[in-house]
Amino acid sequence: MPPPSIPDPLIARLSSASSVVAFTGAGVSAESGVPTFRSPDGLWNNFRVEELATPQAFEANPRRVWEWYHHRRTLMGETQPNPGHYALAEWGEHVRKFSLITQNVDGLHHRAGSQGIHELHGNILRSKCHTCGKPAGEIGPDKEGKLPYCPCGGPIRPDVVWFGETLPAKVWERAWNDARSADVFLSVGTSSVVYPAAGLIEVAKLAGATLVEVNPEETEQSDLFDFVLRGPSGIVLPEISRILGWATRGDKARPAPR
Ligand code: BV8
Ligand code: ZN
Repeated sequence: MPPPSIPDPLIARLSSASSVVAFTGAGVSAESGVPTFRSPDGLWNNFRVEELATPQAFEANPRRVWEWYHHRRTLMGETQPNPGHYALAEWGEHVRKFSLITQNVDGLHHRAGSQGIHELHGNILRSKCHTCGKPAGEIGPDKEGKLPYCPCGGPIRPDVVWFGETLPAKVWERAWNDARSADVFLSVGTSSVVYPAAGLIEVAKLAGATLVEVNPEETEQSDLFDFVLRGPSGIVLPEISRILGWATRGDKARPAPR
């Protein structure tokens, strides 16, 4: 698919910007084969989110919740970053202050070589204690399906933010500050419906940023944007890099350790 044309005023804006934020959602991983949440083949469509991604669901049926996350961890293990991840991994070398804020929990930005990522909703590959919050590496159910417990006696769970849980305070504060001081704020591959994360779009707008939406579909917040690039991020982001000369390594980017 040919990339959509990138308007000259946007190229001028990006090349003169001193702070750029990329805010990403599940769509940036779609071309890596990771199902999104709300599109027809989306992850949530087979389950009701209340059944699985809430602390209540975990407390009521930890085995069921672990089965779903173990399935997704296995899926993530079979996926690779795509050209959209690799493009963003290089922008930090060309912009005075580049901030990557992601809602994604799949770890693909890290594996593409991005640094200093704000993971608003945690990371599915990490685990922690549900009671004391102590990090627990990447532990999950063992081969016999025995569920893991913390030395404090609490059940261990995936280190992601569930619905009804607050976002990690420090991560949220840094993300909020970066959105507030962005010259250009790109929202890439998100349906912009999950809060408070989606509220960052308005934070950037109110602070005077130029807003860019990269998404093949319209979203609930499309009319907030100054530029709308209707196409897949795996095509659009490398095209922006190509025009600006920000692509030096492409998928030869430093493959970060898992
Ligand atoms: C909280 C981790 C305090 C788990 C996730 C107002 C304020 C505060 C809270 C709320 C509020 N209103 C409602 C709430 C409650 C709730 C909420 O937002 N509900 C929504 C559904 C209405 N928020 C919370 O509970 C948050 N906690 O605020 O705590 C509190 C609590 C209760 C009440 C008040 C305050 C916590 C939310 C975090 C939930 N955890 N994930 C896990 O993953 O297992 S959210 C989950 O959705 C993922 O993280 C995902 O990233 C995120 C957002 O989805 P998207 O990334 O946008 O994915 P989606 O499929 O929707 O869209 C994909 C897009 O990509 C589409 O637009 C598609 O067109 C596009 N696309 C497809 N292909 C491509 C593409 N784009 C580019 N290229 C392509 N190739
Ligand atoms: Zn514990």
